[in-house]
Amino acid sequence: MTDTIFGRIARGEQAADLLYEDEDVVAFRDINPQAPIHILVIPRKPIATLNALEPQDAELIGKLFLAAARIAAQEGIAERGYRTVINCNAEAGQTVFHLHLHLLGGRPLQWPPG
Ligand code: DGP
Repeated sequence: MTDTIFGRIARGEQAADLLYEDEDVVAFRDINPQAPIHILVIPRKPIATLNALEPQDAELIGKLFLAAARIAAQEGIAERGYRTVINCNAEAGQTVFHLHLHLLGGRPLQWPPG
């Protein structure tokens, strides 16, 4: 896949408001927040979309959700509630083609989403 802004953030080549990082996962605040808390959790591995996931990525995807849950607790929204979203391709509104999990919270969220 081609390089993206998230690949550059994961490699430390592009600034971001980082909240968490380990050998597999990086989390940072979304530049265009849709809720008081809007954080992106990404794998360091450049996977373009959910469609490109392979069986060997199963543990990595689990790590994204584990990181999201830990960050939600750190941000104080674990008990109130929050939402995790992965947009896949055009009709879901994916704009950055490096897999990312949105963590949204800090206000009541509507359902179904638009
Ligand atoms: P999606 O629509 O699911 O592909 O979400 C992409 C999100 O990425 C969108 O909410 C805005 C955010 N974003 C785009 N460019 C940057 C950036 O350079 N830095 C940060 N922190 N967020 C970005």
